[in-house]
Amino acid sequence: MIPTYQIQAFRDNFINKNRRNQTDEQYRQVAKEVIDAVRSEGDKALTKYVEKFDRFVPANWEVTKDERAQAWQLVDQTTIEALKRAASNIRDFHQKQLQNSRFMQTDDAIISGQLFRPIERVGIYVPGGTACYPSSVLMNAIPAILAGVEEVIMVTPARNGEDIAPILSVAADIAGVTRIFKVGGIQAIAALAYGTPSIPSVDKIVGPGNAYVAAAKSLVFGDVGIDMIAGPSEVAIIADESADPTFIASDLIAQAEHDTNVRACLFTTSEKIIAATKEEVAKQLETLPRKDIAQAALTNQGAVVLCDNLEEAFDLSNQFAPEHLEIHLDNALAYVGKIKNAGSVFLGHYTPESLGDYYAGPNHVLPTSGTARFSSGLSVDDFIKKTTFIYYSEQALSQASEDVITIANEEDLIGHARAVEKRQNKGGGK
Ligand code: HSO
Ligand code: ZN
Repeated sequence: MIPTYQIQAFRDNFINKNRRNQTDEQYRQVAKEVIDAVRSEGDKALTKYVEKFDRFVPANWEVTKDERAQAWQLVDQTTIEALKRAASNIRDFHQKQLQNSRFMQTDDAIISGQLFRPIERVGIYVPGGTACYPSSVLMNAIPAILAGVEEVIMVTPARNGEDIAPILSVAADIAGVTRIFKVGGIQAIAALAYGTPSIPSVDKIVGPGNAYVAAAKSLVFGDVGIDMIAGPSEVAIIADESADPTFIASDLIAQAEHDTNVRACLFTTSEKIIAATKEEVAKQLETLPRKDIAQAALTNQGAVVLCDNLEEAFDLSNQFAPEHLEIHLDNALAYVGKIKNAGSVFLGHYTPESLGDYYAGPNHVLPTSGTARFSSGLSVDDFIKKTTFIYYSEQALSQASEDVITIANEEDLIGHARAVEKRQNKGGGK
């Protein structure tokens, strides 16, 4: 049921098309109304919209210390231990991304550099519906905390009237989230962007969400930072005859079960692999609880492409620039040099994407829709600002003055030239 495409047809349908998830006008309109109301009426509007969209009003917006402690009783020990080990791997991987501020001294009279400073307050949006992922809490919060963000504020809609999913609260504790608020949707994004008496404003909002949340994020961008507006999730697999069709099929399905928009693609040099993979997909889907979602994704957005050789497969993949790229080849490590555009890469027959989604260490918040051509997955850098600085002594300024004055005159900015001239021949020598 996954369609086969000729190379050019694949390019036309999957690459040359506008792949980005445009935030739909209809969602933007609703988002604008809610954001304006939260900005002008604060908690009153928050209550109104939570009542309207989530059909309840929490007694308290913030998850209390007691509630956070109770959540640990509601999650089984094996899950807690697995999450802790995942968190530790994610922490170790992101720890190495930390960098010291840079100081460069040209001579003793000129010093320049970059001060690396954490963003002070960050908001993490965590969906509460079918995509209720503790792994995303870890992936978003851990790099922020490692970067030195003082307050990491999580928002997530309450379920069953009053409580948030206990496992999200536990993951938040494991990651080190400072405060959790029971609010989701557009109103949560608005509250984080502009603050209400109950919910503090932040400097940047990260985390996935539905179309309304995406529209809200795009509207508040500029007043606060955002991570990205993620498009449909993608996996591409490059395989030759050494691959196991069972593994290929299970990995295509693993991504496809996320939602019906997922693009799951196979680029292979082997007709045998194509036939066997299609058969395996059909077989594995039979027993998949989320069969309907995965099947819809694979039928409407899946693709299999027969390539003349691996060179062609890598070229196609680089043009596609997938969010996830799996290399099902013997000696997969030898092909790393061929990868130009991809969010995250999974090398070899025994490295499924699921391992990276949850556990290995690299982030699972990745560029989609071909944006891997120019951007990267979430990292510690997303929570750091780099402030440049310079220091010149009087003498160093005097040596530079002629050049600066020349350029200032050229731009007809005499005030700029004067700012240098006024300092000349002062004789202080500092
Ligand atoms: N594959 C998702 C991440 C995720 N998988 C979360 C399971 N939980 C990103 O495309
Ligand atoms: Zn996944």
